[in-house]
Amino acid sequence: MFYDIVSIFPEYLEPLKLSLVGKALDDGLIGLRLWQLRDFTHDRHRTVDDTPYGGGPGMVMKPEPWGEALDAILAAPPAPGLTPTLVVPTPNGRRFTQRTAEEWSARAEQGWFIFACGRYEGIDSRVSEWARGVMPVEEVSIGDYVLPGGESAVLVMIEAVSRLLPGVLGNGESVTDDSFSIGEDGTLLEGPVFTKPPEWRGLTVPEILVSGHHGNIRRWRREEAELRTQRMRPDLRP
Ligand code: JFT
Repeated sequence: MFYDIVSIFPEYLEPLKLSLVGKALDDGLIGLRLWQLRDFTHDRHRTVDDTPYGGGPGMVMKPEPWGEALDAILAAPPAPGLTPTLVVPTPNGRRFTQRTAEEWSARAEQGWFIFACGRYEGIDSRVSEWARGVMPVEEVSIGDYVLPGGESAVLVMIEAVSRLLPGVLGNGESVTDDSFSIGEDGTLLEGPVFTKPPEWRGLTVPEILVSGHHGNIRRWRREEAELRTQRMRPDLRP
């Protein structure tokens, strides 16, 4: 899997070099390039924004630096024979869900994603329009809240996709049991989890988990997951 990320704050994406995704980078399971959008400007002030046509508050990202950045990335494919998908985080996009993460991760070796992180009031709409003539474009939102730009959304999406790639989670870590992955319809929260010590500040671990009866434990976890889902996320139930 290969990720190119364009942003005026590429340092914002540096944490991807830590932890699980960082290890996958070190292991060569994924590739990552961070691009500074301002490197594709030509004026002294490296301007990336301008006032909106039609008036209104704030600024809009100019299309030219985006066009040049995308041209440069397309001219430098990470491997021969790949077509990238351009992912544009936007509050107006289709919702990015676990299903989306699964679909994107299924591309694994052949996967190449370019993430366009904008700021201000957004990117001039002609950038997506132009890109649609050249590659698949996915306009997505990670949820119904307002962020100041696309960077944190891209961190979320890359972490969600990368952990599903073959070889990224080590032995002992499983993706099959996670929240939003258990239950016939794929939507059930995880039950509570415990580790040692068996008693902590007067609180004990449920006896059944200590019992070693794996059939009972499986049934108990399932029931706890059902209860928690009903209590916390009734919207997930049919
Ligand atoms: C917000 C965003 C996502 C996602 C991209 C760009 C500019 C600021 C903004 C805020 C409200 C209205 C622009 C972005 C998001 C989310 C993504 C941008 N802004 N217009 N906000 N919330 N879930 N993905 Cl570019």
